[in-house]
Amino acid sequence: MTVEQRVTYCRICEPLCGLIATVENERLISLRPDPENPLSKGRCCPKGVAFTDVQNDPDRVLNPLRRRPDGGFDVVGWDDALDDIAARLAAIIGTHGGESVGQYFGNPAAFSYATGLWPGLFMARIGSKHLYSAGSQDINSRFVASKLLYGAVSQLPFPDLPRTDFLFMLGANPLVSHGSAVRAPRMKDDLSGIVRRGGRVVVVDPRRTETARAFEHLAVRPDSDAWLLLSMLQVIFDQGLDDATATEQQARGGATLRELCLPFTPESTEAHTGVPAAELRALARDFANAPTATAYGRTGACLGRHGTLVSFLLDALTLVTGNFDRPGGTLLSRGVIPLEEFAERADRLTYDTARSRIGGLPDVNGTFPAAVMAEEITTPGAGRMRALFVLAGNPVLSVPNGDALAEAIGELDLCVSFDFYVNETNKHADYVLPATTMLERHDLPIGFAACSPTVFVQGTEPVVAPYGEARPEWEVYRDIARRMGLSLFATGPLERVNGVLAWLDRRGLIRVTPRGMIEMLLRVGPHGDRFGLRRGGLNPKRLRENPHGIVVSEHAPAGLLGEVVRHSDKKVWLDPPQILDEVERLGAREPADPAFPLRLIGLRELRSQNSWMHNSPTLMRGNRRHRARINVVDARQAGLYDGDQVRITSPSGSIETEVLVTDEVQPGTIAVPHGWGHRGGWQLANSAPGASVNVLTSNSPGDLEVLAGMSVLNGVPVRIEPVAVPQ
Ligand SMILES: Nc1nc2c(c(=O)[nH]1)N[C@H]1C(S)=C(S)[C@@H](COP(=O)(O)OP(=O)(O)OC[C@H]3O[C@@H](n4cnc5c(=O)[nH]c(N)nc54)[C@H](O)[C@@H]3O)O[C@H]1N2
Ligand SMILES: Nc1nc2c(c(=O)[nH]1)N[C@H]1C(S)=C(S)[C@@H](COP(=O)(O)OP(=O)(O)OC[C@H]3O[C@@H](n4cnc5c(=O)[nH]c(N)nc54)[C@H](O)[C@@H]3O)O[C@H]1N2
Ligand code: SF4
Ligand SMILES: [Mo]
Repeated sequence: MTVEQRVTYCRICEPLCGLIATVENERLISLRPDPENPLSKGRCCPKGVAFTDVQNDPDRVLNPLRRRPDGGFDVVGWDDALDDIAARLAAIIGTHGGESVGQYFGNPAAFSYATGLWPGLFMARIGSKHLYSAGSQDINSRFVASKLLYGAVSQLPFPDLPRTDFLFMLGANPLVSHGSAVRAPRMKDDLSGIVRRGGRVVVVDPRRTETARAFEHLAVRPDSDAWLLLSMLQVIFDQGLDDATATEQQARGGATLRELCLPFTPESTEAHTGVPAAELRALARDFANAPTATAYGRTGACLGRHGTLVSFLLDALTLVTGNFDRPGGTLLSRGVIPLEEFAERADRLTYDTARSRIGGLPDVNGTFPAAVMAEEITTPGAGRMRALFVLAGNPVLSVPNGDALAEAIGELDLCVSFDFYVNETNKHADYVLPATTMLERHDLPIGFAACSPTVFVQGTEPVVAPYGEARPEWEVYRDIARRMGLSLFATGPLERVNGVLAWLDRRGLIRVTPRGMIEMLLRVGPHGDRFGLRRGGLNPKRLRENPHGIVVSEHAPAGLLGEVVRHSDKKVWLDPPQILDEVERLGAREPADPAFPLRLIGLRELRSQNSWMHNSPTLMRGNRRHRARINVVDARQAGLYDGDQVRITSPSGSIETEVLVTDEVQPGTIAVPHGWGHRGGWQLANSAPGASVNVLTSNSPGDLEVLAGMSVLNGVPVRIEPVAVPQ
């Protein structure tokens, strides 16, 4: 017996906490926090440890599964599966063109560079026009705000937590979510540190969350943040608290922004936001007068009807107070591995260069709103989606009106999923292909890992060999392409020589792999060794010699504006026409429908990860189940008591679940977690009572946020009533 301790890091969520895996004969025995990881320093959360349950789950899919006509699945060999998929795909492309093939990229895929690269090449090669991702339920509004402000979709400005004196946090609950678009594995320490230094952490949230309770809470009405922020800016401009010199230096359009805010006095927005005018004035003053300050928002900022505007205003607030691109303020992100930077320079990260067939909504990074997927499948005519690849996603539970999507999948000519579970989505697919877990692949951090106040990089080798027949997604895409006689590199002018490239590839003469590509980027990146030209620079060997990770510099740099901003004048734009139009639309919002008096918001739980960790016995201990949080005033009015079954109805649908009466939410607000209501191949998850909150959210194109096509998942109007229990 050989028992080994292997150093790695967690890729379930964004802090990427250091982990130590105990492995015996290539089986994972346990996971524990890595005390030697310089960032997480022996900290990790229950999900990280419980990933052992996922890795070893008896319900895990370890062989390719092919759908039977009766709805069940047969185990098949890889060759049979891939031959059939390639043949069917070729036929679909032959008849309807590559544009009829779609792909949905789920959240976990964002944690694997290889899963981003090869499937991306494949879809580009066949000319897919149906790309979707979890981003339209998560962060695309933030990306669009960045496109408008900086000309760079991939830019994710983040708070300089270790140095700030004032963190204004809007719509985030990092003590539970562990932080998103800011990488801080010891988040609690970082936030407490601000207070210890004499600073403040103010949490703007409709719910008195775990984070709000630990710091200062400012309760707002759901989906009213745009008014709140416009008022803060109004006060700052009106009282001359803005830093005119910094604004002039860094931005254009300051005067337009000032004018835009004029009508939004705190007194005029108070009824909307529920925040007393005097309190708001004091807050705006304190933020502007703090030695350093940063405004940060996450999903609660992104998922309302004006998510792009809210994300935009958060950065604007930081900038006009002289806190942008400065230590202690908001810093600009720059990857140690410059994947996004290269894509930006190649103009590959687009916004509004194409519109969706359904709804005419703009592309963000080449992807369209996942909310329209169902209609893209069911609506006849040119450009209809005929085939769909689902990569590490469960959109039936995660996108609005998921039931419509579940039904639509049945109309596809081909649906293929890469997952390690049969989930609520791929149970309708033709094939479920067994994917490798995070512990079964090489990784280097990309994407939001760049949002790190400490510049840090860690690589990891696979901790265990793939279980069963599991394969990395990128290899499967490569093998499907080979079977179709396609070279993934024969794009653009090279398409003419596809035959030659495909021939070379089949004979193993093209040796490009995702790993080779990403390691090359590491070496040419801002801290790379430039293949020996820069002594002491990063290279794969150094990463292997330092498995716990390397602190590249204690603090992320300020002063990146000139490098990062892609507008031709190298200035931040505070006056884009899209934003001026959006502010106009604020005034044009139709009055609330009295039939739906409550506002629904989301909620994340410590021992859940979206929809996919409810099969872990460790995490499900203690009779965990789905519960809707409502205030005692609303409960009493509806005749509901703690533990009762409640029917929640929105204009889109109706669910039944259990009620938790709490003063965490104010009267008028109801908080319901997403990712429940299981009916997949995960037996423990299926047995937990609950419903999918996305039955209540709308996938109608007219109900999506206008600028980014974001699903509106917060502030949804609903009503509640008791479910009659038979006596
Ligand atoms: N109402 C409401 N809806 C929401 C949200 C909300 O706040 N409210 N939040 C939204 C957000 S922020 C997100 S990110 C989305 C998530 O939406 P999705 O990404 O569509 O769904 P997940 O629940 O994350 O499911 C991920 C799937 O990937 C599988 N998986 C896990 N790891 C891997 C891997 O390494 N490889 C492969 N191939 N598969 C893997 C899991 O088994 C699971 O089936 O949900 C969104 N939906
Ligand atoms: N334990 C756990 N951790 C996770 C996840 C998980 O499912 N479980 N999911 C991961 C993913 S995919 C993501 S994207 C991140 C998200 O990271 P966060 O955004 O930090 O996660 P949430 O806990 O959803 O925080 C959003 C907050 O916004 C509030 N909110 C809702 N509506 C409004 C509004 O209109 N205005 C304001 N101001 N606030 C509002 C909610 O009450 C909630 O507290 O978390 C990641 N981490
Ligand atoms: S917070 Fe938990 S789930 Fe997220 S990376 Fe760290 S250990 Fe993994
Ligand atoms: Mo997310």
